[in-house]
Amino acid sequence: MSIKTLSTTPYDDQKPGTSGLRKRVTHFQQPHYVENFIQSLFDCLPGKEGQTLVIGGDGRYFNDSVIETAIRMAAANGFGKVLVGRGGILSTPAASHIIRHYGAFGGIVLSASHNPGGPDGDFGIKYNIGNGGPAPERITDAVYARSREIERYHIVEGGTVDFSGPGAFALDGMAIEVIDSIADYAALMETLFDFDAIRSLFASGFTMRFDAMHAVTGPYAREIIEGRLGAPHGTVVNGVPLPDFGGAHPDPNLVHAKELYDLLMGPDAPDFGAASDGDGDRNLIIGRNRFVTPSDSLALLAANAHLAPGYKRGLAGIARSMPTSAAADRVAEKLGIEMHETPTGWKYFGNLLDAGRVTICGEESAGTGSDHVREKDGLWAVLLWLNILAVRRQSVDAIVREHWATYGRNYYSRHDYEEVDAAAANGVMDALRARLPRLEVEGFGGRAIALADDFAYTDPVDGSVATGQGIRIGFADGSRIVFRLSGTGTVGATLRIYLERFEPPHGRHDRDTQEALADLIGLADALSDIRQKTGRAAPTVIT
Ligand code: VG1
Ligand code: CO
Repeated sequence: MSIKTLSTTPYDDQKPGTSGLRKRVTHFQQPHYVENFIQSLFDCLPGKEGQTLVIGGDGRYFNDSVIETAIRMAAANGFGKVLVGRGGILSTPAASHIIRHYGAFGGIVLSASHNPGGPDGDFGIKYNIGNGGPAPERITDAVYARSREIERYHIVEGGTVDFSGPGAFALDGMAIEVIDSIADYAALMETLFDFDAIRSLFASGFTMRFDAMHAVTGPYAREIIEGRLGAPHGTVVNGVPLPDFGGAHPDPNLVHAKELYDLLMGPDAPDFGAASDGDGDRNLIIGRNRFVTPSDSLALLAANAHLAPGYKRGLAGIARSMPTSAAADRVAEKLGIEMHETPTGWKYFGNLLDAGRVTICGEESAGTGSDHVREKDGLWAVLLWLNILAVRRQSVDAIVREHWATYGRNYYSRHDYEEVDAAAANGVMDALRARLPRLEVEGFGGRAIALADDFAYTDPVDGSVATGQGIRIGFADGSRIVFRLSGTGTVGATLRIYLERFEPPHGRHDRDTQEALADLIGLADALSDIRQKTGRAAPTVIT
């Protein structure tokens, strides 16, 4: 066993996106591709010597191989200890908790989240800092810069690295501890929620289906929902994590979780349906006959959080990503607490959470979370919903309707054009950007425009600035269209169009969403000329 320093040549495409470096598995399998990125990261982490690093992933194909490489490189780069998930598995929120709980220096989280897995699927590597959250841009920028000049990497060769079962080992002087994160995570959830109340909800005959989508949340959900909360066996379906997610797309939305949706809309619907994504940080919430949009879910959770013991003292503030609907803003206003609008991606919430300025955060892409960790947390959202249902003893539908009657309804939808030609997608954005100055003055389609800009954010805690975060066009009546390019795709470009229209408390809340947004959809088409420019007649995914 010895530390080797091997020479390498740089790749020019290792720029982390919204949530780490994401590429096809085959792309990561190029010679030294993984090693280059990990060494570039380690080269940008002063003070790591002797420290603890957490390593784990969502269990997708290639997870094991990269974990072994990361452990061997951590040992060669001077880390004192590695905590690795049993079988290499850690959900993203559990990894965040483990980093915080054990006071680790940081963590490497291997995931491509909701993207498909398998040899032809996607893979991803993300670094989280000591607060448990995704590395801020100043670190990911430095890693990218380093990756473009890297000439060597350090790795321990020889010896065995086995993380299939629990235990403690050493590799060239570095300690390796294989941990089971489920108990730690479940214990954290017990500090936040009234498990007794939820147990009696299930005991009273309340029915639920949780679809783990053959992804990482299965074992956590089984332990907590069926084990500790007493839901009947079979409540959690697709609960065994598979390297290719059973060939499916582990994205909990109305397209990929259609079976769950159909069940909840059908004659044999349980009271409550939920799902989570590949790495366990997203959630889908559907009541019997009632789909809850993620933006509404954020607002509802914020308005009702005080019903759960962990939040009974109230919220310090709420933060949402810019494209997320303003439903939560109305709750913050009523509660008289801070509201923050940040760029897309959980890394922008970290400073606000660390500073104690916000308690709950959310994104329209099915992510909600709180200050208990520094990632969004799928199961946490489901448990908070269960806690609220256990206290209020009303249906999801009744709770949602009551919310709209109090705050109004933000009709909301996202239209994605996936895997379009990158040049065409950039063309759409460039043309829109060029029109911005005129739009505010002239209006569009006979409508007055109150705001037209390319979103820029100044972090109120450390003053860091993020620009070019999406084009937003706000109409005088409060409606809004946002155009943005995805930063998580692996092929071509994905263009996202976010549409929102506000209906006041006493307005009509029972309209079909696409119908209620039809005017705006037409305006978005006309403004962007998207069909012409991309050759696409319709979006690939509507959520
Ligand atoms: C998407 C979502 C964003 C989310 C990100 C990571 O990013 O829109 O809200 O934070 O995925 O989620 P983009 O750049 O493709 O729009 V996950 O569950 O992949 O870690
Ligand atoms: Co995810």
